[in-house]
This record gives sequence, C-alpha cells and structure tokens, in this order.
Amino acid sequence: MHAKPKFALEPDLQEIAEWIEAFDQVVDQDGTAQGARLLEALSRRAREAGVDTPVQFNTPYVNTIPVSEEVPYPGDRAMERRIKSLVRWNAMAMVHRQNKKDPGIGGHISTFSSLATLLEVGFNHFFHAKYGDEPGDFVYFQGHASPGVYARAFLEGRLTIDQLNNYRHELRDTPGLSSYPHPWLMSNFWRFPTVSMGLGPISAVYQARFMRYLENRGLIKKTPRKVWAFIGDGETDEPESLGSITLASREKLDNLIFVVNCNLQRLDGPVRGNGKIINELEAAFKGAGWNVIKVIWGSSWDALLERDKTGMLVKRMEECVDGEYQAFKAKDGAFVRKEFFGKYPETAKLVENMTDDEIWHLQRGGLDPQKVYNAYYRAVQHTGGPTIILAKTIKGYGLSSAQARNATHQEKKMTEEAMVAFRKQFDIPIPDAEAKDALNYRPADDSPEIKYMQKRRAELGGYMPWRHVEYPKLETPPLEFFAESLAGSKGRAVSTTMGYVSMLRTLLKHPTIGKLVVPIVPDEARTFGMESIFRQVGIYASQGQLYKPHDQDMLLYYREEKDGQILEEGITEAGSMCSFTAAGCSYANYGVPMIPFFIYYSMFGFQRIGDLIWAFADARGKGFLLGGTAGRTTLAGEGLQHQDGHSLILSSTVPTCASYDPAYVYEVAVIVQDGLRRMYQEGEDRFYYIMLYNEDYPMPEMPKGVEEGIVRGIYKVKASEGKKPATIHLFGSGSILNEALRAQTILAEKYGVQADVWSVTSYNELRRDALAVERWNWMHPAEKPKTPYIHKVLEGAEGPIVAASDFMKAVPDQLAPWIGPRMVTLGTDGFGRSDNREHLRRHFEVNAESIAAAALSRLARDGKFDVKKAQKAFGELNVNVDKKDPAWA
Ligand SMILES: Cc1ncc(C[n+]2csc(CCOP(=O)(O)OP(=O)(O)O)c2C)c(N)n1
Ligand SMILES: [Mg+2]
Repeated sequence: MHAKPKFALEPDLQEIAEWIEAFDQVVDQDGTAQGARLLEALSRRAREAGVDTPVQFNTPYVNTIPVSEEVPYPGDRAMERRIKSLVRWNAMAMVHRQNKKDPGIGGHISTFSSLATLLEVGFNHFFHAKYGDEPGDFVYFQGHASPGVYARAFLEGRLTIDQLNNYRHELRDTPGLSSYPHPWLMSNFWRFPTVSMGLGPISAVYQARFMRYLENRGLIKKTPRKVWAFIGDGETDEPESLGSITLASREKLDNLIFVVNCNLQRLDGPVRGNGKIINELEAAFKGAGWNVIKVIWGSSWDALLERDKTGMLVKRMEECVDGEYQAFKAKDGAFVRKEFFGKYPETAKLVENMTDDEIWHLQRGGLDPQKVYNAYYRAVQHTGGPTIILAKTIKGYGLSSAQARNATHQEKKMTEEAMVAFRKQFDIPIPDAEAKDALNYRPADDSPEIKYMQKRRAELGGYMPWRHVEYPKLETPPLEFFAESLAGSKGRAVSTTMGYVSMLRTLLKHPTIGKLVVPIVPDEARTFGMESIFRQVGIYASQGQLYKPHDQDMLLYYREEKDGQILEEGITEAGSMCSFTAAGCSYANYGVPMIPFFIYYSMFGFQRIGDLIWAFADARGKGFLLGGTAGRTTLAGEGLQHQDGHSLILSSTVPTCASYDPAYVYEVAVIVQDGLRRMYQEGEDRFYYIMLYNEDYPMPEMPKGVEEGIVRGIYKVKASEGKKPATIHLFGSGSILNEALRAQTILAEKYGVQADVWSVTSYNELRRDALAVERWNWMHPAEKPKTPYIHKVLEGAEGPIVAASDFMKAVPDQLAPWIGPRMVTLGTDGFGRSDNREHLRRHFEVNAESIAAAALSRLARDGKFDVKKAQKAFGELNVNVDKKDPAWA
C-alpha cells in the first residue's frame, strides 16, 4: 500500500482529501511513473484553463528515497561502526592533545564529527582509488574536516603516530601534518586544496567537466570515475559554491556528486536559523537541473513516519526551522518530546511509548549509514546529470556539551570527563586514564577492524586521498620552433598579443605536444584576435554544434566540436581559472600533462580570482596565465575599472608564479619556450604570468645572446650611440619600452645626454634572484659574497637609472634594495582614465617626455647637468610640474 498523505489537511477540505485518495489509488495500482504522468497532465490542463500553478521546487521535508526503495546495506554495520568510532576518537584525540600541548594551535573537531558517516560510507563502499589501470575517483574533502581524514590514514597505517603527534607542527624534526588539505605541503597525500570556502565546489564542477573534455578528445579512457565534493552547508553561501552549477547540468555531468554536510551550523551560528538550508538548496539545485537527494531522517524515524497516519508528523517536520532543529540536538530527549512532538496531540501520541532516551537517539539521515549508502548508491547510478545529496547531520556530534552548540566550531579541547564520556559513547577499548590523556589508539594490524578496513580499500583500488605523480616528461620544442616569432615583424606594426596568438597557433600544430595545449578564454577571444584558433582547433562543445552558425560560410566561423580544443568559458574568470586548474594539474591527476594557456583581461585576474590562483599554486599547477590588455596606459579608452597597473604586484606574491612583462614578441617566445621546458620537461612545479599588450608597433628580430637576460629579467636593448659610455640608463618594460627608446632619442638629440635602454622583462624574477643571493650572503659572513644578477648585468654601467613601467612604481621598486639610490621610478599609480595612450601616458608621467625630463632632473641633482637647463626642459617637453599627482587624481 502506498504511504498515506504526509501533510495534514484542513478539516473542511474534504474535496481535496478525495482527490488525494483517487491519486493514491492510481499510484498504488499503476505505479509512480503513472502518478507523475497524471500530475503533469493535470498541471498542463490547469495552465490551459488559466489556473496559475506555482512552480514548486521543494518536496516534503522527508527523505527523497522511500524506505520501500532502499537496498540493504552491503557491509558489516557493526564492524563499520567500530571503525568509524576509532576514526572519530583518533581525530578528536589528536586535535585535543595538540591544543593542550600547544594552546592556540587550533584545529577542528566538530566538523568531522558531523561528517564521519558521510565519509566512512564513501571510504568503505564508494571511493575508488583506481579503475583498472586508470586513476580513480576524485574527492574534494571539506577542508577543516582533515583531522578525520588523517585519523583514518593513521588506522590504515599510512601515517605514523609521530606525524599525528606533530599535527599542525609541520616544522619539527619529524614533519607533521598540515592543518588543511595542501598538496604543496603534503604532496603525496592531498590533491585538492579546499579550505578556502567555495573553491572546492566550483573546482569540482570544472574538474568533472575537464574529465569529459579529456575523454571526448580521446586523451583518457572513459571510466565510471566520479568527482565527489564534500561541502559545508555554510560554505554554500560563498558565491563560488553555487555560481557554476548550471554548467554541471548543461554539460550533463553525471560524473559529479556534491554532498552537502547539512549540520545546520557554520562558525558563528546557524546557517539558516529562520529557515531551512536543505529546502533552500533543494530548490536552487533542482531549478538548476540537478538530481537532488535529501537524506534528512535516519532509519529510526521510519516506523514513526509509517505510523503517522494523520500527516501531522510531516507537518511538524515542515514547520520547524533550522534554529529549532539545532536546539533539539543541543538539548535532550525530554526537550525534543516536549518541543517537537508535544506541539500536537497526534505527534505526542506517536512517541508516547518511547523513552526520552529513545527519542534522543532518533538519528539524523546523514549519520545513518543505511540512508547514506542508499543516497550514494543512487547518485553513482544516476545518469544524464549531476547529483547533490543534502545530508542532515549534527555539528559536534558526540562531543557532549559541545554538540550542536553555537560555539562548537571553535571547540578544540574537551574536559577530561568529556573525553571519558566520548570513549564510552563510541566504545573505544582504552582505559579511562588513557582517554583522559587523549592517547591515539590503533588496534593491531591483524585485528578484525584493521583487516576489514584494509580489505575494503584494497577492493576499491587503494587508499584515499593519495596523490601520486607519474606522467610522461615532454620533449619540449627548442626555441627555433618559434622562428616566426623570433624573426620580427619586418616593419609591420603588431602587438605582443597578436604575436602570442600566432605562437599559440604554431604550438597547436606541434606534432607531439600540440594536442596537449588547452587554450582557455572567458569570452574575449575576439578581443585578443583568437578567432583564427576557433577554426583551427574548434571550440569544445560536449554536444557538438546543434545549430548551423550564421557565420558558417565565413572562414573564421564560430566552430563548435565535440572534440574541440578551446575552452571558451563564457564570462567567468572564476570558471576559467578552475578549468585552468583542472588542466594545469592534469599531469598529476590524470597522468596527462596538459598545457593550459588562459588569456583574459589582466584587470580581472589576480584581483578578482586571486584566491583561486593561490589554490592553483598550492595544487602545484603548471601553465600560462596571459594578462591581456595589460597596462594602465596601454589599454586606451576603457578607464578606471579596466586599466590594470597592479596585477604584477599581486602576481609577485604567489611563490610559484613567474611574472613577466615583455615588450617584444621574441621575448614572449623565449619566456614561453623556457617555461615549457622547465615545467614539462624538467618537471618544475611553477607557472607563468605574462603581460600581453594591445599596442601595435614593429617587432624587432631577436638580437643574439639575449635569451638568458630575457628569462632572468633584464638585458640591454639599445646602447647609446655616443662615443663615451652612457651617463644614464633607461629601464622600460612592456609597451613602455618604446617610450624609453623615444626618450633616449630626445635626450641625445635635444640635450646631448647619452642613455642606454634596457628591457626589464621581470622585476620580480630579478628581485627573487637578489633575495636568494642576499640570504646566502648573510648566512655565510666569512665567505666571499655572491653577486645578484642585477648587479652583474649593470657592472660598468655608471650613472642613474630611470625605470618606467605601465604598472605601479612598486613594480620597479622591487629592486630598490640593490639599485635604489640610483633609481628614479615612473609608474602608473592611481586610478585609470578614459582617454587615448598619448594623454594617459602624459597624465601618468610615463611618456617619453616625462622619462627624459626625469632623467635630466636627476642628472641635475647629481651635478651632471645644468639645473637651469633641466628646469627649462620641463616646459620644452610639455611636462607640467603643477599638475595634480596622478597617484591621487
Ligand atoms: C573563504 C573562507 N572564509 C572564511 C573561512 C573561515 N571558516 C572556516 S570554517 C567556517 C565555517 C564553516 O561552516 P560550514 O561550511 O557550514 O562547515 P561545517 O564546519 O559546519 O561543516 C568558516 C567561516 C574560510 N575557511 N574560508
Ligand atoms: Mg555547517
């Protein structure tokens, strides 16, 4: 018999009761599918008749999977409970002990305590470490639940007690465990940095999508591999968490499973005290086309729900808000009887034969392995789209006085009594004295628990998480491969962006590595002149091209292909960055060294998605970020929000990021070639950020012997033409190098001052070199000091330096400790303006005239040039000394 209506009717609505009864009969006799058809037909009819049928994305506040459709649990429940208890104990004991030893060192216990069942069911039955000889599932763990993941690895024998003793003590003789999932710090263990809320979910979406990309392009085998993302319910407030969920359904990513740990709390308090987070997420994800599975009530509720003939129990479940649900689990059984069941006589009656203790132990779905197993079982079988499991849990579960309390997130230590109570509750077979000392406990290797765990993992292909890096090192092309880029433009005015695009086209044709290149662009391909690549390699579209593009008869039409190579992401720098991450870590995750090139408006990179870039570095990602339309005065017309003069400062903060500001196409070629070699041939974990400008000018042919200087950060581009050595040096970077060259001519022709011009391709690399040398020097006071590259290069080059950049003065100033007293810095501090390059450069004082004036002024101060002449020069060069400082304008 089909379950009776679960919502209470108003007494006078007899008509509705009759309709429901008739509907129930259809379902009972002809099945649920027929029921659905009937409803659909009715609602269609209602719309025809002008009845406004509200769109309803919420189902009743009960489990999605009815008891009648559950499959039995395949594992040994009692054994798995013992194992889970051991994991709980070890996680909690580790954090507790460490905080007693080192107060304030931190760590979390309440998150994992809510997540334990959700993870254990996965570890025992779902998370494949391998599929045959292919890599297995990917799991994005809730970052601050890491103590539980460590505790399990300890029981599996993968982590030692010394490592546990050094949890959050990474800098000791025996290196310990990092606070959170950081592949940079534990490169054999963690794959995905997740602890910055929101980055895990959005990265998981794009990971699942990239998996399909690799499959559709024939680069990896198709497997039933899944991407699991464990997410906090509070975490879903981050825009990144939900920001890309329609991509997942649009792309039919049935390899993607979100599991939201709905413990109803975040750090300070309830996630939705006055509402229900599960319902909110159900509606959002259902609306976005996901398969939604709610796991709200544990099996102990089944009988009550079955007996709820009036529907009043479900009504009560519906009307309670999360703040109340939280309170129920922070109090006790008597409280739940009174406040929850006691509201209506019908519900009170349901529990009249239960003790308070039995009521207290009515379990939540996310803590019941049977319910969790069934949800996972359905999720992995679901086809045609992504699944989200909304699992209701209890924050701080089992932590006696801290359970479900607002302060539980901050709980790091427990009282000795609480430790003993915890030991009892979870049947940890250790004496109370050891429990008070929070000693870790691992049964012998041949104990049933450890043997069971090992067997389950062996059957699922090995341990998780595990990061094992094995990929073919690439034979990267020599510099001559980019001969066209080195040859110069033969007088034709082109931009470095155009030069880059033609390099990319060349690289895409490379016989072995061409197919590994992943061009990524967030809807700006035309801005960067990349249409030609649309045609060359196609735009990736998992369904192919279902329409005839209007521009099909044009050469460079918008060509979408199932095995297209370009990831044209639409307007999402965050999403594009996640694709960049999936591709840039593909060498480690799939054993396929993909080479991503992600080009975007430089303004919308580091400052907008800097945290994703930081996580990319943590994940040891490789690849090329191309900051297009770079430079505060080179991107003309676009004004304050577009003109970037500071991303090079932000990029300098990322340790594995090599930042470059090249002026010429051959410089770009040298940097890219060297980057390919270092990352993919030598296997270095680093990545590149290269500025690309849209100003057209003739590109010279590469002079001999400049490669090292380009890569290390500086080389002389044009020596002065005078007989004597230059008295001043002009540093230029990117498009501003042209201004430095023009200043060189002005100085020589108008003022008889000889200057050398240098292209500074990377102040940041020069600084890093100098810092490393300085460090060595202070550590070795008795030895001959080493010389930073910048000093070596400038040997014999006397006189002041004027350094001009289209970025903030802080960029050249990175060299101040080494050449500061010699240096006058010109840069683009301040807000941008809409105007053309000539006016912008005059405004920001980085035009040739300003460079020349600054040079003369400095020489005058040094007594090397007549002060009066210098003053006069300002007028002649149209440099207004009375205008407002652009830094504040
Ligand atoms: C971007 C970001 N902001 C803030 C934090 C600090 N933080 C760590 S855990 C946490 C609360 C998490 O709540 P929830 O997602 O519900 O996870 P739970 O611990 O309840 O499972 C916060 C705010 C963070 N890690 N990342
Ligand atoms: Mg939470």
